[in-house]
Amino acid sequence: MINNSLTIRRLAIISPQLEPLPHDAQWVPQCLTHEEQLMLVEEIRQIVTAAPLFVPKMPRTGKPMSVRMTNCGPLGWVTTKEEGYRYQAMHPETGEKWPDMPATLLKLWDKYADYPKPPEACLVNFYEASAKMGLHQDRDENNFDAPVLSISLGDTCLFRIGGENRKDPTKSFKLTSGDMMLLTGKSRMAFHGVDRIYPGTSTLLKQDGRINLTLRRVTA
Ligand code: MD3
Ligand code: FE
Repeated sequence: MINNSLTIRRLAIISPQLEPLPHDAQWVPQCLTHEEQLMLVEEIRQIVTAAPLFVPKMPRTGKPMSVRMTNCGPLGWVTTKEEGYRYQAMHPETGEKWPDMPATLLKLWDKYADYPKPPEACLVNFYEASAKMGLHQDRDENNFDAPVLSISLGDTCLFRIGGENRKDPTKSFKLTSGDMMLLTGKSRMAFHGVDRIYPGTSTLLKQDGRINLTLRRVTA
């Protein structure tokens, strides 16, 4: 169950982040209760059991990324040296279909995304204490009209978001466990990244680290 009945806009205004985010990206601090977060962690454990975390490799160079990943839903985002960034229905190492998306996530999308079709992919990112994610755009989807919905679990991170051009000024803030971000409209194409993890800032997980879930629509 999602606990609050206030609108996203109202919650963004009462948040510690008093200035608006670039392009009206919406941030809902503490969107999820502790119980909801625990339920999601348990669901993610089951997903990882069925679809083990893999180490994504940069296209062409094959350089490993520091974040480990898996997916649930009909499609998953993967990247390998040879084939680069893409969405596919199978795990890149086991060849199995991705696990179903838990109802908890489908309900969150229904409640917040304001989009008529369900999400097709949920990318699960695992950050160890030293992991980060460089500034990038999410542009491997064939649908930029649908929003991206992101949920943070575990340790706090320093998140950075800019504009539609790499050189645009960026704004940094901390995402904590239970926060939700909704990237709609212009913010959907904003450059963004994770500069650092603050280990020991949450007891939700059994070890240091952060999980980020991103729900996406891939096809029109
Ligand atoms: C802004 N994940 O998986 S989530 C990613 O915390 C990714 O793991 C980060 O960037 C993480 O691609 C950031 C917040 C987020 C997600 C998607 C966005 C911000 C976004 C898409 C467009 C703009
Ligand atoms: Fe991204």
